[in-house]
Amino acid sequence: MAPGSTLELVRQRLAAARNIMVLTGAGISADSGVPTFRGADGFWRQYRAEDLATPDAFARDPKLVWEWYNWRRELLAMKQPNAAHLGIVELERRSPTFWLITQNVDGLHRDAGSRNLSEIHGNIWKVRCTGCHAVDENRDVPISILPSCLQCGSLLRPHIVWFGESLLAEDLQQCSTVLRSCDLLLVIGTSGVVYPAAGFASVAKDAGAFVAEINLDPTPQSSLVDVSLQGRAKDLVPLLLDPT
Ligand code: BV8
Ligand code: ZN
Repeated sequence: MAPGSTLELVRQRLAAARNIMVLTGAGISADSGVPTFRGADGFWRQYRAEDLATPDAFARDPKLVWEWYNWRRELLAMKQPNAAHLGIVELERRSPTFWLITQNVDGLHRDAGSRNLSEIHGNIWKVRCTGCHAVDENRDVPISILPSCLQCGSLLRPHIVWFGESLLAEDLQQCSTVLRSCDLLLVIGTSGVVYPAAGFASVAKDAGAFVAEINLDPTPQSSLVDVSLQGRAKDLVPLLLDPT
């Protein structure tokens, strides 16, 4: 099928869908100038995930881990949502049962206006106390290293799900509910290698949803989705919304 017709097919399905769900990864923020994880300019280039985004790394060297997050916070502080984030807000406005699951911790979906969302890997602008477990928003740039809890004085950590840590139970429950009830899932800008999110497309597919993928490249999910649209999210998402 010519690219235009696959775009038309997804647009029609989107217009007819009752329960729309979107799953996003770092690729949707790439168009806002945020480095992806595994791409050429990925965050992981300078660092190795297992050295930093793990509880062991934080226990071993909390200063190094906070310096890495501080560097990312400084980078993200100047970034804005792009047309793809805004298109997803428009989808939420059009569909009362809409839900967004994002793997991104950059907060750009919230900044764009998304409210029906699960930030399943956490949010870089939130901190959690290692003592009393209080979770607070903290937008200090730079953040003091090492930050301590105002309530109990214990060390704060990023409120982010690290490798080897389980996702929050309520997020997993919400994902399971929406994946089983959606009739259309859009998977945007994820390499599909990190679990459990990497398994979400097949859960929706098994539940009978129409699944479309937007990515620059083929991914491990490309063989199971109904349509793969190759291109930049900031270009393709607005085209899917255009009623003409
Ligand atoms: C858990 C926070 C269990 C850190 C992150 C099964 C097999 C093997 C391993 C596992 C498994 N199950 C669990 C694991 C372990 C691990 C895992 O999956 N490892 C992988 C590497 C194999 N999973 C976990 O540890 C998870 N926990 O399963 O717990 C458990 C149960 C009980 C008790 C204990 C444990 C936790 C996973 C969360 C890890 N945290 N982030 C931080 O960010 O600081 S993951 C990290 O990767 C980011 O959150 C990111 O969102 C995520 C996924 O990456 P992507 O978003 O896909 O980004 P990526 O750069 O990879 O790809 C970008 C894509 O965009 C590319 O495809 C590119 O082509 C495309 N693109 C680029 N530009 C554009 C574009 N597309 C469109 N337009 C563009 N302009
Ligand atoms: Zn505390």
